[in-house]
Amino acid sequence: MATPLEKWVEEQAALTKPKKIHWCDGSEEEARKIIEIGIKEEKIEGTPVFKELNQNRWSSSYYHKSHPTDVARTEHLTFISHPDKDVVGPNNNWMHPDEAKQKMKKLFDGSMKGKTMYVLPYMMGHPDSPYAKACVQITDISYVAVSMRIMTRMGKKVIEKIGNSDNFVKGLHSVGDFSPERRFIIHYPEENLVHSIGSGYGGNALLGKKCFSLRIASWLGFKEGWLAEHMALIGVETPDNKIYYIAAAFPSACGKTNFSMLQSALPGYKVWTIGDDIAWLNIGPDGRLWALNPETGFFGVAPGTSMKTNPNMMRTLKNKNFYPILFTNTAINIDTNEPWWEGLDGEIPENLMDWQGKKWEKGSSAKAAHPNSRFTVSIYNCPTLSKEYDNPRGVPISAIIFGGKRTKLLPLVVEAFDWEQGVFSGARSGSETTAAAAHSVGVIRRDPMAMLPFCGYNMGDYFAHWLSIGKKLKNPPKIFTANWFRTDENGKFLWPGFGDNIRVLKWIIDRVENKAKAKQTPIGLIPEYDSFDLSGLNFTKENWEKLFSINREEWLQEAKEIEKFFCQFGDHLPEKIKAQLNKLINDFK
Ligand code: OXD
Ligand code: MN
Repeated sequence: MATPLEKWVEEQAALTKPKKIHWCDGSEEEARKIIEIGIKEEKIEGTPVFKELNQNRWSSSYYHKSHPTDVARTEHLTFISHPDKDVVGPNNNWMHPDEAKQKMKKLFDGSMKGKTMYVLPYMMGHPDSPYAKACVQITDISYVAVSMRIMTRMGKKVIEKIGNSDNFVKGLHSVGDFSPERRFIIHYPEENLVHSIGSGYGGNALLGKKCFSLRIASWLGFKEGWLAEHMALIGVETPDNKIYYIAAAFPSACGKTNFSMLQSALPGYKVWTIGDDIAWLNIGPDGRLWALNPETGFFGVAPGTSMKTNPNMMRTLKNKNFYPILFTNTAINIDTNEPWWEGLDGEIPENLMDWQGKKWEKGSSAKAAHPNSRFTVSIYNCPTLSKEYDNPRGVPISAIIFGGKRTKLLPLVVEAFDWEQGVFSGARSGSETTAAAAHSVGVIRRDPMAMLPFCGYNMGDYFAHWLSIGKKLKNPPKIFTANWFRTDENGKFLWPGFGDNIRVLKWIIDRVENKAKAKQTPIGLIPEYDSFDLSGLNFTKENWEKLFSINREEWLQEAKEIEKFFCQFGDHLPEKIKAQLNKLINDFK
């Protein structure tokens, strides 16, 4: 008798009609063979899926050029499909499951003709963890099969674990014809199911990542009493060798990857990496908040990564530990066959091929690497990997940080008065859009807890869920907001950032230990000048004042914007969050 898993795979094969089916065992040997297929057989618009890079300088590294229309997550084509639109909320695109299933059936029908169907059994979280989830993704492209080996714990053991049960997360993915008109990413939270067609891009196609570990998992967390969050996870070791674990939510492209492997500018402090993108937070048996990173790799933005901004990532990319390492849509140095991107150390090479495969004219204003070009690399390559990374229990959290890019308004760091106000400060968070969206530079996009594109249900209910978690915690972590991006009147960043962000972490730990002084303001507690370590930095008191100034007019304006944003959640918005907003307004009046 076929198991539920075998039956499900058979049904998907009957629909998509592949030439053959390959059940992946997750081994290195298999990954080498699949890459070979990507080099020799599979093509996207005539270009092989993989190209080998200079193995002497970039060991185990391969290049992938995606379809030119398929270079980023496509939020407008991403849907949550639940019978009740109200459950999904105004923060998501909604489609009724009947309509979605019908639509997807047509699109998947025969979509794998002439291709290999790869069946990928994988775990999100350590297999021994009570919080881990068994999943199976089907795909029809070698790039996704190999990427999933890097990003998840993939292998035969998962099939044993699933056994005869139907309790596994299902993901059906096909690149289809790559047409943006036929590109959809649809989540069915009630069925633990994701359908994705028309894209091979990471966030759309590696279904264990945003689709499962955030959108579906946030819904599971809502029902089961835990949180799936868009957070980096680090351990900060102090000079007396204590380690404090901190979870930090920053929106996409705000530097979570750099933060997760920060090289400390303060002697005696060290940051240990656990994750750069996703954290699952559970209430442990001791009543504390425990966190784990369900992924096993980094899918990071390449441009801007260098020995200066993130030396530990550069070391990770040169490490031979785990096969393979992928570079997607970067430029290539034609003379040396090495990947290249804007911001990489050294001179700009003479001869570059741009991300579209054309010769790049030196000095051209166009970027050689796509601004969202990526590397995919195993976390086991990371020299700062925490010893606790593989601990099935996860790590106990002492502090949570909500961040964003705000050139005005928000001080470098603010501590919330309590959990409730902390949840409000996460809920009101926003971030400035980047230069990539040409006409909207500096526009604030509200992005509560950095989860706007990833919360799989009504965000009003999500805020209530955060509040209820706090109630259940015996010793809730302190909550902070951080902003590395505040500028002065000339548009110059006030704070050096990068390795100096350890100073903020030090203050946070000192607050956790009740060692540092703080000053009360309407938005929370800010550091006293003499309680914050600025040693070795040429940082004037005048700059400090600017970095921590709180402007009443700006905050009253901000409160109006927050209110407008909150309004859309109607009666799903918790009274306590409304009360926090009213308190903020009153305290500024
Ligand atoms: C990511 C994102 O790729 O947030 O991590 O977009
Ligand atoms: Mn992310």
